[in-house]
Amino acid sequence: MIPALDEEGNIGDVVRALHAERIEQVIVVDNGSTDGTAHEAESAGAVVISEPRKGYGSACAAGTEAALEAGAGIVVYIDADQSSRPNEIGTLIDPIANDQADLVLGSRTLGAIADGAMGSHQRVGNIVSAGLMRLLYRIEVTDLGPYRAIRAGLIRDLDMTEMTFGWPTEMMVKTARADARIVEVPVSWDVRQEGESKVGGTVKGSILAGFHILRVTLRHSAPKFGAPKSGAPKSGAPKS
Ligand SMILES: Nc1nc2c(ncn2[C@@H]2O[C@H](COP(=O)(O)OP(=O)(O)O)[C@@H](O)[C@H]2O)c(=O)[nH]1
Ligand SMILES: [Mg+2]
Repeated sequence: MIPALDEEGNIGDVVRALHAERIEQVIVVDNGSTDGTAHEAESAGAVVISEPRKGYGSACAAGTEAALEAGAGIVVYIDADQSSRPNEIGTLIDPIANDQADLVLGSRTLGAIADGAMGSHQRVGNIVSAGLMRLLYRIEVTDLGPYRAIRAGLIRDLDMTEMTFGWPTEMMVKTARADARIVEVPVSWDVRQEGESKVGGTVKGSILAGFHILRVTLRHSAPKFGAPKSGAPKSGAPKS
């Protein structure tokens, strides 16, 4: 599923490239775009949902609900701007299909970041957030990237409530809280092909994203913070 806001010129290529992969359905959630995003996505063969409630999380929630209703076993999230590569989707799906993971995170830190694809504030933000997650949730993560796959049963159980840029963080910390298995795989990160960045490339978007990531990380941390269980399961460890 693809959250999209004004991604004309990008969305059609992403949808077509995904259709060449091992997937059943591409869902694009158009979040009030004023350009031809919805039409372009539909022409490329995507199921297009229009979500009037603003917010990255609102779009992700609406798309997830549609995917679950359509009977998805695994839901994969990918950005609309061609920064992530559709042909790498197999590396995200395989650990779940092989029952080695419940949430698979595409790590750009472990993969290859193209020149100019990520600002230094985003790199620093990622290091800080990942460090906090290691400290507060005992999960070994290196990135908070948007390209990820989750088992349908798990996302259903997570009871996601963050309708902001905090959605991806909420998914990670709630998965850790549920002691479900988190696996990271390397993914590439390319420069956005068309249009303008609304998040990491803008001051407002960066501040908002940083605020929500930090807020959500701290919000769910209380039970374990300061009182780590000895022998607490780490990411990837089976439920005890
Ligand atoms: N639904 C929705 N999608 C958004 C919003 N802001 C950004 N996006 C989408 O989220 C993804 C990441 O946004 P982008 O502008 O590329 O941010 P960047 O990668 O940090 O520069 C893209 O697919 C955007 O179309 C929003 O407010 N609502
Ligand atoms: Mg982007």
